[in-house]
Amino acid sequence: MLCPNLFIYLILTLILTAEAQFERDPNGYLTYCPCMGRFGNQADHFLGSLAFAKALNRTLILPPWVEYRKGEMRSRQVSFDTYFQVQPLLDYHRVILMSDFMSKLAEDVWPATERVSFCYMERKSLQQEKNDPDAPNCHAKDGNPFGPFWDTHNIDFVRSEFYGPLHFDVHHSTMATKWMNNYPADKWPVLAFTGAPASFPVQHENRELQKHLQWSRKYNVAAQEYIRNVLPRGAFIGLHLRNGIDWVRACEHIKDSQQLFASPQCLGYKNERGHLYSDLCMPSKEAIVRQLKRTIKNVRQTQPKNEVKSVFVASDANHMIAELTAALSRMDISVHKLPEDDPYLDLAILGQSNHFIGNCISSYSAFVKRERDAHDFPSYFWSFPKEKDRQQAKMHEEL
Ligand code: GFB
Repeated sequence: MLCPNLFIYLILTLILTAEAQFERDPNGYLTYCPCMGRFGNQADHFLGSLAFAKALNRTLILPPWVEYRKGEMRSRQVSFDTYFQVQPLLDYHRVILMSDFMSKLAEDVWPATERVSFCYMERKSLQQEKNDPDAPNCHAKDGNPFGPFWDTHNIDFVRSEFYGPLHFDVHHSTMATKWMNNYPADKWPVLAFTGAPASFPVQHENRELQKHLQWSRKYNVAAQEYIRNVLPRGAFIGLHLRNGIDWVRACEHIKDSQQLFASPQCLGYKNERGHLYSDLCMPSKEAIVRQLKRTIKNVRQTQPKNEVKSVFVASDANHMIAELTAALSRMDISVHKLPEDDPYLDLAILGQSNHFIGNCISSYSAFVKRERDAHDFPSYFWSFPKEKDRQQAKMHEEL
């Protein structure tokens, strides 16, 4: 048993450490609304914003994740730490949850009368006629998810600041110094951006920050339990099948683009590994089955002790369970999916699979790929490289 004095000492240390965490940062704060896209887009933006906050030496206020539910007019905001741990981010840079910042520090650091929203240039209001046409404004709370996001923590803005022509690429210029000179922390304690101060897709230099984004205990445990209790013992292959109707429409843009969404992750940021083609976005069912069988065969040849026993499929629409089960029936490999839709648990499980095949264009797949890269786990993309190029490369190898 602990002696009473030691117990009191431990409690006091805990309280003091917790309080120290909420001391004002004299270097200022930075926050933003993850107002563009769903999780994959927001995650890309998060990594860029984290790098940007570090370059400006400001504490990053961790925004909630923005979610959209069917039939709901307003986005839902989910606290950052529901999905990810705060502690590993602190190894890289100072961060604080938005709820903590608002309840413990905002009154002192960011009083309601001094809240300024930052945007590159004027953003037109959705109800322009109601507004004074002579007063350019960021209209930071106009529309969904903009309004619901800031409302979550009762944040209103009294003024707008247009930061153009500054931008967020802190890796290739003296941009960070310019931001610091234009917006010193004593005059501008909080930079609150209407959108993420980051690019999409994530800048190449910021991809490795993914290693600081670690699943919360809840999701780690849920993924491990699923793997242990539902999947048969042995290696498993994780698949991401992005094939909902929004994706079918998005893939139509392939023909007029050099890159689409997360495509630099396989094509290279300067297309150094090729150009877009439609199978990369929407592989056929036959191509999926062929590639999966080929991957299993390769694993059997190269890692005979680590036999593949199952396949876990994550999808926004069609998991192809019947087709894949039929295709693998002779190989004694079972095919699984979650009983209920859970995009985060799907991601956490895919991150843990022995092998992963994802969609190169999807930022949801890109999240998994980056997480796996941080652990040196192998990942591949559907229809990449092109079957024709692959066959030619194989022929060269054989010759
Ligand atoms: O994450 P996200 O930006 O990725 O958006 P993409 C796709 C969303 O679809 C995810 C759901 O956040 C999930 O809510 N989703 C996708 C999935 N795959 C899965 C899955 O395997 N399991 C589950 N449970 N849910 C692009 C965007 O989406 O889609 C573009 O980047 C645009 O902005 C385009 O909206 C149409 O990059 O795949």
